[in-house]
Amino acid sequence: MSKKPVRIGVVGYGFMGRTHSNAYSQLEHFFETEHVPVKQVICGRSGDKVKEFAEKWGYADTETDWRELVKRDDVDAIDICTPNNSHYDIALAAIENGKMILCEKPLALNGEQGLKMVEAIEAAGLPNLVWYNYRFLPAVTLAKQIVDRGDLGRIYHYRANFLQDWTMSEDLPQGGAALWRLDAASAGSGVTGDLLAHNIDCARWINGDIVSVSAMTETFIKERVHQDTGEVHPVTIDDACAFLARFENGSTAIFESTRYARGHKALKTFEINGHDKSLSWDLHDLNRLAYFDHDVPGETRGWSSVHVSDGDHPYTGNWWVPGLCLGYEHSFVHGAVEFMKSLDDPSAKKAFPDFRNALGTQYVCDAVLESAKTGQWVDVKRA
Ligand code: SOE
Repeated sequence: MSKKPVRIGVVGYGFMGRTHSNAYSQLEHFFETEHVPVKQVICGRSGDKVKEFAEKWGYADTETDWRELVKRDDVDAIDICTPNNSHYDIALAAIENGKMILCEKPLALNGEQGLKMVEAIEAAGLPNLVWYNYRFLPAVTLAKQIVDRGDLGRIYHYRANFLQDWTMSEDLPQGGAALWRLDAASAGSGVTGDLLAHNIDCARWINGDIVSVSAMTETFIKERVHQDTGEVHPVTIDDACAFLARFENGSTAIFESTRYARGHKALKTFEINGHDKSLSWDLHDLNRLAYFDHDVPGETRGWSSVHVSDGDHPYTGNWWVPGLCLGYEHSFVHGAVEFMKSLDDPSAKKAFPDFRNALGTQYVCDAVLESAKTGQWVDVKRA
């Protein structure tokens, strides 16, 4: 197969810069796609750090200003790995310069910004993806395939959690490097946009659109020192959020996320209850999908735990041998594979969230935050 290089310029060398760089490094070793990512330019504000990163991960060149990066002729796609409040500006400049975009989640600070991004990229006809990575884990993709086949029968319930405990210390500052997720000006919101957005993406992918929500949020620590000013500022992110939802297919849902669940580092779960079968999954045991089949005779009926690592499970045949485990990082490799596959065949159905699909998730987040403010049920806008 003759290969078509996609020269990528990545903005941001933090946590997400590493997960995406790893995905671009691994893809060709394990998957056959005509389009292949090339680690062309890494961009970040610190010249020293960006050089160090380029050497470590094998980028051909560096930039310290994304405004210069988006203009480069040797870059085909921009990968946005920076805090949420920069997605909009970088994306619009990249679109103006005719670049494809892979953007970290959430798409934007809110639906208003997100809609402008969708309109601009669709008008320009440029391929685009938003990195909601968890849907690409084999067990999550398998759940989607099982639901799509209609095996569960009528779906009644969807419930999902994303629980962490890393912001519980009162001494933790907000804002600045590493802690921008605690500053609403940079992040847009707290757990709603950061964690629940992942759950909403998986839920909408597997179980269809969410039509209305009723939410509550809480900010437990009301003031924190801001790293940029050294002064104490009010905390305006949601530390915890719980919401009820109705799906278009008539099923009901409950979602919960918090950064104050002592003992939980990243407990992301979902459970789906259908008339005939139920499914349940948990990020801490990400290779397993729990499956309950009511058609099994009562004597032996019970929850089974499928190790999603066989050759015919989603993605797994491309890796090691049956029974061996995959991890968090593979979700990003699979996301990159899906993007490359869609460049190979633009008419194929996309398995990844594009800007418009991610706008739908953004609208659910907006409705959740509005409902938490007003105390009312809120209808979700359609993307
Ligand atoms: C926050 O701690 C965080 O890193 C999120 O920003 C990621 O999106 C999530 O996947 C893991 O948790």
